[in-house]
Amino acid sequence: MNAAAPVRVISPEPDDRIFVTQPHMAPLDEFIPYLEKIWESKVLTNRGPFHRQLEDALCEYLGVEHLALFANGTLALVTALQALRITGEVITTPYSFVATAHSLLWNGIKPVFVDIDPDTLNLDPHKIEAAITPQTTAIMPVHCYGHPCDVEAIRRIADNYNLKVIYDAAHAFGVQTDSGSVLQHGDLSALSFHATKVFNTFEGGAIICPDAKTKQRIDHLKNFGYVDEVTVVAPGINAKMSEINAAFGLLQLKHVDEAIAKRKRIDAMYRGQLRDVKGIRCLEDAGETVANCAYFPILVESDYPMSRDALFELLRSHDIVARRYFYPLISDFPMYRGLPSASRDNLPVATDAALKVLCLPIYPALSDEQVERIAGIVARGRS
Ligand code: T4K
Repeated sequence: MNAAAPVRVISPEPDDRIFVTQPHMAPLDEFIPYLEKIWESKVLTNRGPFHRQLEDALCEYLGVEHLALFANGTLALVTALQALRITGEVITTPYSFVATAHSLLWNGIKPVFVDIDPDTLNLDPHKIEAAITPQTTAIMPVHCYGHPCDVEAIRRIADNYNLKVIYDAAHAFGVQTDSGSVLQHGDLSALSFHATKVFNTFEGGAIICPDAKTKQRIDHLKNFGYVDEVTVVAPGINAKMSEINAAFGLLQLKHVDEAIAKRKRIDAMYRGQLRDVKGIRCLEDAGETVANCAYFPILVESDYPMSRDALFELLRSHDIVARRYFYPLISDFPMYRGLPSASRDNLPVATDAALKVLCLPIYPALSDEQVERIAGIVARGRS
């Protein structure tokens, strides 16, 4: 290959479709000084200065004491389970992105699926106890779409049965309940900073840790298990966030309030326009929740003029790419299907939700006209 040949930059094809989300990105010129610092220092990774600064800045923003950054949310979940030495069986929800249960399989843990609550679409605490066996060591609930789980009920069950609780908080960046950040609950919470999330670092994630000792163990685990140059304490993995992602995160944090405010405006517009539409149900948060409006899921009920899938296709015909998060259920994928808890009889609410939910586009750059157009199509229920 000719080393001097100029690199040909291929521009992406123009695409006018409206997708379920689009990353909110700080202005490029504001990022240049961060890049210059990296080029000067030559520190690219391994807990460099931007990594440390972002951990501190996120603790302050999220109102938590300790946080360990990760390369992505999936590795954060995998490592959270290792940090607490979870084994045996873990109770979890089938109604989530597949990474939730995959993190269990990566640790040789058996997922036990429990049905969800029809109002919140989160793990139903009333159904957890019946699924506990002598092998159960933990519960892994998901704050689905950023709506808080019933954290008090889950804590009571965990205390009674001496179980750990690891929240998959991939959607819950910045969410608050009347007792403060939802991320403070459970033994650990794992966040995702993927491009599709409210706060993104291109790829990224974090674990919220209750104390400095746990954070230290997690820091070792995400760095191959190294404690110092000659000591390895566990078969850790490489799950570190790079300096470029951390620097971008620091900049993104300056703009995240404005991004969430725009999301809230879109959320309110959808709710206003869809309130009286027969057969469309919007999910509601409990009164005291400070939401992040990460997603806008609607449930297409049987008294709507068409099925969820027909509405999905109708929107697509208008170049609006809504998403059926979370269809199929995790429990319907081949690596989970054979588990006794994966049977649809065990999961009637989740099975029903997976057939009814459609996530409408929501992201800061969506204009009022676009929101009105999308809501208008949903409200009409025909082309
Ligand atoms: N736990 C839960 C509950 C999760 O939802 C997730 C991830 C995880 C754990 C794991 O966290 P990470 O390891 O990912 O940090 C997306 C995301 O890839 C995934 O992160 C997310 N959940 C899941 C709910 O959604 P896809 O396959 O739907 O993404 P994709 O590529 O179709 O993107 C959706 C739309 O977003 C595109 O149509 C256009 C837009 N987009 C996407 C990307 C990647 C952009 O505009 N720019 C982009 O760079 O999974």
